[in-house]
Amino acid sequence: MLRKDHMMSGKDQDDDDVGVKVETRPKTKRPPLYKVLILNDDYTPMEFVVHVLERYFGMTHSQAVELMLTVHQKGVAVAGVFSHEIAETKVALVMDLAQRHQHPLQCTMEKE
Ligand code: TYC
Repeated sequence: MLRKDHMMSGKDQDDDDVGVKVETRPKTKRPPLYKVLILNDDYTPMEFVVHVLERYFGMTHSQAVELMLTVHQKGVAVAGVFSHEIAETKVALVMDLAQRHQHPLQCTMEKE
């Protein structure tokens, strides 16, 4: 009587590994990124917004003035793109400073 080995032409074709996917690329999924948005309003002083952008978003004075004017003209602009935790912290810091100065400035985040 023939043994199983002889019928498999020397290859390992046992059923054990059927359906087992062998990963070739390592999975390095990047975390999602979030845009931090600055919104226009009619009352927050321009200089305060410029200060916020310099202080929390690492902008030069010129960059901050330019972005503030974009918000003033268009209604909204992206101040930066960050991980969820960093974006959340920036929003909280901006909202806290605005509230302490009694300005209605709004800052939000949204998934990119
Ligand atoms: N519109 C405001 C003003 O005329 C200035 C301003 C700019 C307010 C940007 C908020 O995010 C803002 N004083």
